[in-house]
Amino acid sequence: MMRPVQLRTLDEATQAPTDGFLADVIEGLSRPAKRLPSKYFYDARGSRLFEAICETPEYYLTRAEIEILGDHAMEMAAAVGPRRIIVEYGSGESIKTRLLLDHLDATAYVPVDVSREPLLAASAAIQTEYPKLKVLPLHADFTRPFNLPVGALGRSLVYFPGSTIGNFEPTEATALLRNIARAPGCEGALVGIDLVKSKRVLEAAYNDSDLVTAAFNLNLLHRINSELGGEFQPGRFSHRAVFNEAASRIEMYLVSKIDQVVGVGGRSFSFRAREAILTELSHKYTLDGFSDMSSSAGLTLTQAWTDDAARFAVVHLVRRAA
Ligand code: SAH
Ligand code: AVI
Repeated sequence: MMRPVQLRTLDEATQAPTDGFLADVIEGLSRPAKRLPSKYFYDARGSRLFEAICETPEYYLTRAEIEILGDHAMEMAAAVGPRRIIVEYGSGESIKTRLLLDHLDATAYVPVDVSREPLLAASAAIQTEYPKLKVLPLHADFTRPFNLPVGALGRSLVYFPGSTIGNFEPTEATALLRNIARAPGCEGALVGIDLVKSKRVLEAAYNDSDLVTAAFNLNLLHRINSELGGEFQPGRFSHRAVFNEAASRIEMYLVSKIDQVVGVGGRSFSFRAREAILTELSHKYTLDGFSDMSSSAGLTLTQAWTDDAARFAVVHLVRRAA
């Protein structure tokens, strides 16, 4: 019988991932075009809401990526090679990871996530199911420099599923890929990317009829209230997600329903009726476009796998020899 395992995260000693929360909120709400960083969606409730989004009929991304892994994980494992350390960026519940681990002969698994409790729970479950694997959870922001834990030294592969890379501006996404290309011991990455498709399908995926995405978006205001003593009344904001075709990305906003003033951290922020806070970008790629971006970061796209309907892709990026 499998027994549950207790794990502790290896926290980045210098800076907790949420250390800059108040400063980021003040900076973002002080801009003429207000915005908030999307990584703050993910407290324990935000992580649960994200998992609930994945179950909605409109949000095809997760099902499409699972289909790809179900059909091609063996080929991916062959491309990656044996005895690798798998470092997962934004691991969440590590659900897709299992499909890879079933085929990969990995020596260690380092899930990296800003959402601490879900990271711990997911890591403990993986450790129970894969008792021979060294599971070393890292509570960290993968956009900041971090060291791999002791015990994870050797040749590694970054696993970056979910199209989470799409939540970054192209310059930031390129910088992330460049960090991967330059990380000691890292040979490349398997990255999940959402592909360009019709505005109708994309907007439905981010405006599900059960309003789960709306709750996920509004959770940011609940979190500012509970962790930073903010005075938002979330009912006075509404969720909006639109596809910006020119920039090839979904833009998610919280829109003020009325003129209002909200206090956060001893500061006051004014909102006009219909004024929007940009809370998330979700870029949709072409394979050629993503290949070019990877190439400019020092990584070569060697293989791409898509689902039958070509909605989503998992790509293998290999570090270019210097
Ligand atoms: N990989 C999972 C979860 C994707 S949701 C899947 O494909 O279904 C995005 C995940 O990335 C969340 O768990 C969130 O907490 C994490 N995340 C977002 N920004 C992050 C950052 N800057 N550093 C570390 N983790 C981050
Ligand atoms: C985590 N990330 C890739 C999701 C996305 O599709 O951009 C987050 C999300 N936002 C709204 N729905 C899902």
